[in-house]
Amino acid sequence: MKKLTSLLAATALTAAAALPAAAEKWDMPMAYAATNFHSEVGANFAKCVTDGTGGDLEIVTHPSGSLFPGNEIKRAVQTGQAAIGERLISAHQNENPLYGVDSVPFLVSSFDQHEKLWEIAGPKVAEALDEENLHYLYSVPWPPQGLYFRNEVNSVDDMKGVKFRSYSTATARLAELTGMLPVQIEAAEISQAFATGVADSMISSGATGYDRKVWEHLNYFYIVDAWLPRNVVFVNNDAWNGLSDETKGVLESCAASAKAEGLARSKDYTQFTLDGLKEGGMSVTNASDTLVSQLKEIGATMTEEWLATAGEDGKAIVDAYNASN
Ligand code: PCA
Repeated sequence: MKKLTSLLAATALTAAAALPAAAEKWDMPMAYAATNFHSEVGANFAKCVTDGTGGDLEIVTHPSGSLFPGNEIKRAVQTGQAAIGERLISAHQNENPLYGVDSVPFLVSSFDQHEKLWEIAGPKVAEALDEENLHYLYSVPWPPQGLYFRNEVNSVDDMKGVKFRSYSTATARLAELTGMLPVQIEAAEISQAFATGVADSMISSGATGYDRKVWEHLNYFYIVDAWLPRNVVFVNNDAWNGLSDETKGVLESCAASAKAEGLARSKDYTQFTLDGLKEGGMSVTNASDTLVSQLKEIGATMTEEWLATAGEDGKAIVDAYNASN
């Protein structure tokens, strides 16, 4: 009997040694529709890692908030319920003001300015994420943010009392300062919110309005270029630390490709989606001079407020950015 047991054990050992290291599978929750460019870039990134590791690490994306809704993704990855995920980082400004550095109104209005800001701010955001058990991998900006309304708006007076869909601390504050009524809603839910009258306006990119076909409910888009928020892809630190150096290298090179692809696609999608809103029947115009100057005043207030909460780190980022111009 003893002989048989050791024979079986020896056979099992040989069999185990002959097998390749067990392949690992990571689920990657994402908040936006599968057809959105962030989600498509994420799917390409996942394939790049799966192929690049010869299937040793398979990443499977779950768009549209199907695995975790947007507002739960960061916590899910922090706690290891998911190994990797993508999240609109400014939605977490209430946890750390640095997460809202991409939503300081009118600090930057174009992709080029925004990338410059992110070169300075990105490493600080990565440090803050690391303190929360998250390893920063890559991030991609949304196109510039403009204002959507059901009814025509020429000045802040026209915004009073309007129900406004917010997605972050900054968007909710903008609503308060313009006399609107903010309600936080994930992009995956906005078509329904506009259809049922839960909201009659929002600030977002042409991309999100186009993806959600908001022309079915809203009629006006005003180009404001208030800021460009970012989606960040991060990995649970323990999951990251458990990877071989070789696998980490594959993730890093796939992340670099995803960052470049994402930026290029975001730029390309900007005009395409504004044209799409027009084709859908919306009026797409610059905001009136009155509205722009009123929004700039509100932006100055929000900038002061952000600097007050973000302290030395925030000031250092803004100073370094301004000095680089
Ligand atoms: N779309 C996302 C965030 C910024 C954007 O352009 C949204 O509206 O949720």
